[in-house]
Parts: sequence; structure tokens; C-alpha cells
Amino acid sequence: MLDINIQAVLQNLYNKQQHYGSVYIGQQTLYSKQNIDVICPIDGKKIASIGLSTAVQIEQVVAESQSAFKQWEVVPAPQRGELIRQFSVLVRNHKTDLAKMISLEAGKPIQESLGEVQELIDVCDFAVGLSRQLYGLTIATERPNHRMMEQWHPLGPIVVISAFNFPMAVWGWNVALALVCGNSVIWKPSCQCPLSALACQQLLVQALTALNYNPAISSIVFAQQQGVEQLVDNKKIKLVSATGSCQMGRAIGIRVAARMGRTLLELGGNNALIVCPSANLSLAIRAITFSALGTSGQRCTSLRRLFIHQSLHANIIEQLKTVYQTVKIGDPFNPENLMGPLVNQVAVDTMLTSIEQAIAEGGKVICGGEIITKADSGFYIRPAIVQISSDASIVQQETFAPLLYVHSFDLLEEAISAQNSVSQGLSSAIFTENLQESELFLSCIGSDCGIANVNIGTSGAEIGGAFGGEKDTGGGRESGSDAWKNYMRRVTNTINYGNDLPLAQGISFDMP
Ligand code: UN1
Repeated sequence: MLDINIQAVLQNLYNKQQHYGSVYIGQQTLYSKQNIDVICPIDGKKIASIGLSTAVQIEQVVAESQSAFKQWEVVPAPQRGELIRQFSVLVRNHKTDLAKMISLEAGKPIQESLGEVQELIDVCDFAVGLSRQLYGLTIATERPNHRMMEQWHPLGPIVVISAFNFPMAVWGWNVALALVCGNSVIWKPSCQCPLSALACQQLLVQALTALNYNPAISSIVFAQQQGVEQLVDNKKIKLVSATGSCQMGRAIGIRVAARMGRTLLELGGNNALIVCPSANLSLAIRAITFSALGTSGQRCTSLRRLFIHQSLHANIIEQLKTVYQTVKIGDPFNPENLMGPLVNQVAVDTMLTSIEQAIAEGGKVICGGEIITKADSGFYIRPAIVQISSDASIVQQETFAPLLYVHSFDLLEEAISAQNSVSQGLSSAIFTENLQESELFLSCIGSDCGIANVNIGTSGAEIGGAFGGEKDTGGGRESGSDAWKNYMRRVTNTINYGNDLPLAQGISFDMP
């Protein structure tokens, strides 16, 4: 069995420091000698260590995933949906424990962690319904006695690479859809969050075993760059779905494209929110603060750039300052704290360096940026607001931290153009009660992002919509809508039930 028991891990949180394997093929665990420590963001102490997969182990996991796929792809889709339904019942039963694991490893406030587990449950429910709706079109043909149709077939083993900030839900978006679509899944979770990954794997293997399916339909590989490269270069992997930085996604995208494989990329954002003169300010302030401070600014959808109409600038800044200076920051297990720590010391240092660079580029710190605790006792920092020109070079980068740049504008067209001028294109929002302004923002000459919201912040999307962004964000769409099509291959079938062989385009090819 897997060497993790959800309750046991939680009971021994700080003193067990267990060593976990490097590869999990279903319930089979493989170990390697090369280990890395997992540091808890809450107190900076080691909570566990994990092995890194060897090259031989990666070959083995791909081979076993491939043979499990062969058995799984022929199971009728609604039965595959039943697996996800049973898995989601287990997730529901362990909701609180799973949320605690997320808070422990990612440092997220417990309310947000519960929300993340709910997001996993929601996407499972969506996938169960989807398992009876994997339909193709029937298309009118130009030839008599012919029928043309589309079918969608499973792809094969797929790799899911997920980040520390959503250690369960983003895997969930992928695995729930990928499995009902008939694929096997190899998960490369963040090495920061191995217990969250193993807990999910344990529950999925439990559901697979209860239904007598091959547990190797689901595998986990703990790997760093070398192992990831080996995995994504393997031609047997039909799709690589990766969430993380633009830099990581570009490197993976190029490698997979070189072997004509498929990618589904959900990369960095540099998300903006525009506040127009007619905005409902109490809604706007709440949306800004949740989007900028939630998950300590470590969501790909976090608000990074705030464009305020000049008539409201002083008022909004004053209100934000009050929130930023009073927001409760501390132990994520205490539900009163709305912000936990950043994930590690590097994240804290990166935030401080960005603030320094912003100042060097003429930015003015309005508030925040003070370190709350020392490096050996967690990674807490006060969120910061910096007023700066929207075309400063630091503003073009995504700093994965609670650092908000504010800009003021006069004309909405100028704000939209500045919003779109960065290389990333994930999420965006406008606050306005003016129909013309909101429709302009949503039109093809408005926001160029994959997500464009009205009177809602940039983060906190529901699973029912397609999630992802344009430009350097990678172009992928995961989760809801028709994102399932990414996990299947489309076949066009033309069937002739007549006695002639008419050719398309009216071509005649008659033998003399
Ligand atoms: C991420 O940060 O990678 O829309 C995912 C949101 C969440 C998902 C974020 N539902 O903020």
C-alpha cells in the first residue's frame, strides 16, 4: 500500500518527518537514494523528505501507465465516470483532512484550503456528468448515401505537472477529465506539496481498487528538471498538461513540440483590474483585496495591477491602505487569519527585490513589504502596494507574492490598452455600472485575456468555465466548458452505404 495515511500524517505533523518514495505506480512505491527535504512555510521546519525518481524508474512508470491505459481506454465512458464519482465521495469524506494538508504544505489559510478541496469535488462532479456527454458531431456530406461524423477517442498516458499553490484542485481539473476521457495519468506534483499529492493518490487508488481497475491508471513521479525532461520527451506521453511559470512552460512547450506531442499550458498571469468612475466601490474594494491578498498573492489569477480612474484614486488608495495595514496575517490554521506565509524564503526575497526595483524605476511604496518573521520561523511578510508607471519594466513581470502595482487613468481605452500591453494574458476585470464600458471591455477590442470579468475580481474562477489564458500564459484551457477535448483525439469518419464511389469535390477518376 501507499506509505501515507491521511489521519496518521496529520497526527504526527511536526515530529514524524517521514521519508516518502520517489515514484508511485498505483499502490506500488519505489524509492531512490537522492532525497530532498520538504520545508513547512508556516514555521520553516522540515516536515518530510521525498525521493527523486531515477531514470530507470521513470521508464518503468511510463511503461506501466501505458499498459494500464490499454485496459482503461476500452471501459465505457460512463463506467469511467463512476470511478470519479466514487473518488469524489472519498474526497468529500476526507475534506477537512485534505484541506489541512494543503495548509500545512502550501501555507494557505484553512478557509481557502477547504475551498480548494471543494474545487476538486466540483470538477469531479462535472466530470461524472461529462462521462455521458463525450459527443461528436454528425456533419452533412456532399455525397449521396454517405454519412460523416466525428468520434472522440482517448489519447494515452498523459503527464500532469502542477504547482505548489493549488496542489490538489489543478491536478483535479486534469485527472478528472483525463480519466473519464479514457487516459491514464502520471502526475508530477510540486516537490513542496508531496503529502497533498499522495493523499489524493491514495484516495484515487482506493476507488480504482474497489472497482477492480488497474491502480497503475494513476501514478506519481517526484522529479526535478532532469526527470521532468525525461518524462516530457517520451513519445508514449500523448499530452503534457503543465501549470507553472511562463519560463517553465516555454521550456516544456518547445521540447514537446519538437516530438510533435501535445501540450496544455496554464502559465503565469499578470492580471489587471480596472475601476471606472461608476463602480460600486464597496464591491470593488472587496474584490481587489481578495484577488490581491488571497493565497498571499500566490495564485496565477492574483491581482497584480490595479488601474484606478483618477477621480477615485485617492479614495480607493486610502481604503486599500486601511485593509492592507490591518489584515490578519499568521498561522493558516487559525481561521481568523486571512493571509498565511509565503511559500518559502525565495518568494519573500523575490518580493523584496521587486519592490527595490520598482523604487529604482520611480515607484512609490504606499504601504507594506515589512518582514514579519525571521527566515527560521516561517515566511511571513506584509502585503505591499506600490504606485508606479504601468510601463515600468518590473510591472511587466509576474512577482508571485502579495505585491500590487497601482496606476491611475483618465480614459478607459488607455487603461485597456495598458492592461493588454504585458506579455501575459490570463485574467482581467472591470468594475463599472456603465453598460457601454463593460461591453467594450468584453468585446474583441477590449481585454485580451482568457478570463475577463465584470464586477468580479480576477481570481476565484468556478470550475464550469474554461480556465486559461492567451499569449505567454500558454493558450491552454482546462477545467470546464469543452476543455475535455484536449484530452481526446478527434477522428472524422465518412461512411459510404451506397453502391457507387462518388469522389468529393466532384472529381472524376474513372478508369478507361
Ligand atoms: C492557479 O492559481 O493556478 O481562479 C489556479 C482561481 C482558482 C484557480 C487558481 N479557481 O483563482
